[in-house]
Amino acid sequence: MIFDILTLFPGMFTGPLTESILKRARQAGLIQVRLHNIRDWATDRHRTTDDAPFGGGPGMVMKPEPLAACIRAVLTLPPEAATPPPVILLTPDGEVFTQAIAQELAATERLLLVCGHYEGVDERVREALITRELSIGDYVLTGGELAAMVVVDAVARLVPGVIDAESVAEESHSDGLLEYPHYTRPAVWEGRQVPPVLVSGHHGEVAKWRRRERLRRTLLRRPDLLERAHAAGRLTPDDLAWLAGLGWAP
Ligand code: 4G4
Repeated sequence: MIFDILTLFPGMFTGPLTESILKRARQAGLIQVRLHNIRDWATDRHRTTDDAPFGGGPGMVMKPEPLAACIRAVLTLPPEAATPPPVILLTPDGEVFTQAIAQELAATERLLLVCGHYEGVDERVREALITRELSIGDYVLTGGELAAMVVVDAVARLVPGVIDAESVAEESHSDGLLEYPHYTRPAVWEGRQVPPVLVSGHHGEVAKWRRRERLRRTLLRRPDLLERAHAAGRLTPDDLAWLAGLGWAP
């Protein structure tokens, strides 16, 4: 899978891309991350990429010409596909990025991620060239780079071979419930015991305990997710009986 990242600050990506799992995925050729400096498409002597807002007000706006030229140039790069790749702007007013969207994006061959800066991007570039707008959450960042990195990380780990397939299937959010608690050695740490069922060797009992702890944790921390899991028919009669015992009724 190819990630084309359009940014004024390509250096911001070096750390995350050269460590740990993303580094390995790149070395294995499972993902390719191509960085494109929007400033390379500015044509004036000062390589200007921003300008004052029409109508006045604070801050600066990303100029349309360099950004549009950069997007168009990147779209012409190989590999040419039957359907053009999504051109995604990271912005605080986008659709909130979720695990379901990460799964959807992981099914595409190539993504363009556009990182805005200053106060934002000229609206006409959005209309003309951006096909989707995503937000990683309800807060404002100085630029879209960290948001783009979050999208790269969440999508890349879903590409087959990047991480263990079983971990992906089991984890939080992939089926709409939070994760069960995890423990490793030592069996007693600072007086705190690991739940005995986990060291009992009864695989059926372990699975049942984990399911119940996921339900308990989701009820306590994210009741909104529990409502959604129920509405989607993902709760079994056993689940509902256990939740009833915890005081939850749909
Ligand atoms: C586009 C428009 C994303 C990009 C305005 C980007 C938060 C997110 C930016 C801006 C971002 C997010 C400077 C306000 C860059 N902030 N929540 N900032 N701003 O995903």
